[in-house]
Amino acid sequence: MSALSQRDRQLWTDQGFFRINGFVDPAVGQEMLDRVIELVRLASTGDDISPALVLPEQQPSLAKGGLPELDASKVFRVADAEPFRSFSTREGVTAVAAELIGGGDIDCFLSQFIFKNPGAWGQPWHQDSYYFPFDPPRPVVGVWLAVTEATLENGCLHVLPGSHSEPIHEHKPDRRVGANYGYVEIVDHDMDGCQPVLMEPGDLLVFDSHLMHRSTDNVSPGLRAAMVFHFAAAGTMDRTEELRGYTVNHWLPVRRNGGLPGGRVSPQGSSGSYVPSMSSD
Ligand SMILES: O=C(O)CCC(=O)C(=O)O
Repeated sequence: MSALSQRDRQLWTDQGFFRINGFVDPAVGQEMLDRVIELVRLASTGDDISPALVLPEQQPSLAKGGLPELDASKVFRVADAEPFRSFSTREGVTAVAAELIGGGDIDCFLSQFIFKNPGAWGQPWHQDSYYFPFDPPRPVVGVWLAVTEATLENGCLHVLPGSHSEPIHEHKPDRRVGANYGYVEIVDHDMDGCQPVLMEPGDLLVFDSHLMHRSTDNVSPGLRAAMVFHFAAAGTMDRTEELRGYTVNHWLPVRRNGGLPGGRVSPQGSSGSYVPSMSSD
């Protein structure tokens, strides 16, 4: 049986993304937030949290309190720690990603928890594959789990439907003074027709790595947070370090022979709440 509904398959082909509302209980994201706050606090007192890596936010947080997490932008390489490992290996995630990648074994090569504290920058229009000099270059599938709600005020994602069929465009450095590390921007494409992706905690966006997307600044008084994983075929050659001199990627097997690596049984709750409907509405 297909892991994807006909509707989601069609949306993937036509638009380069689809969403699964209520994919997990919001408590799953809350557990991720709690864990990542622990990591950020440990790192702030000099503890070694490797392979995890905290990237600072360049815009001063408008939230008061001086807590270390208010200065964080992203926390990379968390996928081999719980509760992130259980999420990235759950059947409901890997079966969908594997099918979109074309079947076979897949790895999770990038995991990032994204804080967007009050006042934080949004990430300009980009295509994720700009960051992924891989052989083969695609397919690469991203999943964006809403940990908090994502609204127009707190900096939800915006996507340009159909732009996944574009090649990778030139990306210029983010022109804003004091932009976040690694932020780049597509400036040679018309983004008319873009759509905001408003989400509730526990909703999941599944998107193609060529899809043009951005997020906007958080002008609300509350945190907007998300957990993002990217998947590619096992055996993909990653030339990021060779070409860029650094990498935040960390390749981990998440699906082998149609199941968990090592023949382990799926973690509890691993089927997720996503039951693909075969309807085409
Ligand atoms: O969540 C965000 O603010 C941006 C995330 C994003 O653009 C990405 O994961 O590629």
